[in-house]
Amino acid sequence: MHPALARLRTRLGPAGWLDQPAAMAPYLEESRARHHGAALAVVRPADTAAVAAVLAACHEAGVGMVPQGGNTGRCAGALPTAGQLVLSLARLDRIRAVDALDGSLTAEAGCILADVQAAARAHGRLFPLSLGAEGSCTIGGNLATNAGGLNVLRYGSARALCLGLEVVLADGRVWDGLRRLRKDNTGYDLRDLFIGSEGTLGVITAAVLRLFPLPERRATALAALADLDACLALLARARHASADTLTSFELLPRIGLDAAVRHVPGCRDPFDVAHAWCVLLELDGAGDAPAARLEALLADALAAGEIVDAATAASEAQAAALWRLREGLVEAQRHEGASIKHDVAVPVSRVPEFIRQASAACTALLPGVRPYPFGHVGDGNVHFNLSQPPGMAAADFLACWGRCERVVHDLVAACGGSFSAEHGVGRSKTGEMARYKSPLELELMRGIKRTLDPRGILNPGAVLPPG
Ligand code: FAD
Ligand code: S2G
Ligand code: ZN
Repeated sequence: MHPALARLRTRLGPAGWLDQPAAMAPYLEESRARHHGAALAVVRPADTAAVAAVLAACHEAGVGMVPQGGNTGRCAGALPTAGQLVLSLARLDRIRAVDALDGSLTAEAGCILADVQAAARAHGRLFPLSLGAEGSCTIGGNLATNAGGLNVLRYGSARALCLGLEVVLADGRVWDGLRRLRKDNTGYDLRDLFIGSEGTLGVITAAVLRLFPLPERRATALAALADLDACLALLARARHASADTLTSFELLPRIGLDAAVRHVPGCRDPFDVAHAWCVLLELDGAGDAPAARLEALLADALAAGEIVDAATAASEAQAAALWRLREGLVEAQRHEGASIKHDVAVPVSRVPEFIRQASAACTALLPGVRPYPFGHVGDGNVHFNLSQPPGMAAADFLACWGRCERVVHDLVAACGGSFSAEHGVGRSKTGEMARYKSPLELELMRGIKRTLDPRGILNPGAVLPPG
């Protein structure tokens, strides 16, 4: 072992340096178990200074390190390969400050998203980032992947929710950018450079997050669409009629609703009719406004023939049941056999056309495959998943992943879209970077990478394709 790492192991002690297989195992499994990591050790520094010591040692030894938050990422971005270190941020879990007047909260990178949401609520404020993994994903991971989730429509992705960062650089120096300013035009935006860089340019150790007024009320409904194209008219209507207080607009397909009801306890379809496409929409605001606006817009949408039915939540419990249905789709797909997953974005106006084209193309490629498209269509983000064809072995189906991905991502590119809307690139989509990013874009990104990580120790193999 390089002397710098031996010194680091002594500095971190047994609580901070894990190198026994059993102790390392939980850090090496990607949540979808498609990728299995291997590591020299898992290091668990307790504070920013210790993170800086880890980076300085890795820099001196020329050893790669992979930052890890909750390891809920969908692209194997937090999984190391043999000989590298996993740097877990889990122990940096302090909320350093909350300023309700300022509308800011300073959290360390290892803080769990749900804990930050709760801390904001305890101060009468809202931290609006919300996603299915919020009980285990971390603020550092959210910023490193520029996470999206359920409220992007109203509040933006993680990038829009961050005012300042503390970052440890590849050589162990610490950049203190923990500013709470809404405006600061003093040179290049270093904060935004690190956000979405997936640990390849620096390790985020703390962030100043934006807080919003805590909405007094929310109004939630499941609307049954007349057809898939009607989602666009309903979205436009909902945004206009709600004075743009529409926070969520999630597409739920029949196949997903049936699977959720079948497999996930507590999920039930509020309609007696099996509608092909539904949309879960939610508004927030003060007083009776959300409920009154939602009721009026649904009535108008019904009259206009955009929807054929609507189930409006009459209580928090009913709203939670509708969200359980939406989150149930993700869980339920696992019970429907193997899944091939895509996280793509197209211009909002092209969502229905893309779903039809991709469904037809994948069915032609793989007869019997079951398209499972759902998610944040208000942002143009479709989780265009595929479920295993009946009668086909899972291994044979998953062996088709590359061919399906090529068909889907080529269609996305033809629509002027993105092959990764919110989950990032990680290790599983670097091939797509080579295929779809221009040579100039790749050249510029590699130049930034060389400047900030000249020894190539920051999350090697993630984001940028070899070259
Ligand atoms: P990890 O998985 O630990 O790491 C993710 C990446 O960030 C890796 O490349 C890692 O190296 C890097 N990283 C982690 N911490 C740091 C740090 N402190 N500094 C620098 N780099 C770091 N994502 C969405 O965007 N929207 C969704 O709606 C959504 N829904 C999900 C639902 C479920 C059920 C699951 C399992 C996942 C979902 N995700 C979603 C994906 C995932 O939760 C997000 O990508 C999340 O932001 C990852 O956070 P994490 O702490 O788990 O990061
Ligand atoms: C979501 C994650 C689901 C998945 O639920 O919105 O981002 O498994 C997705 O891809
Ligand atoms: Zn999502």
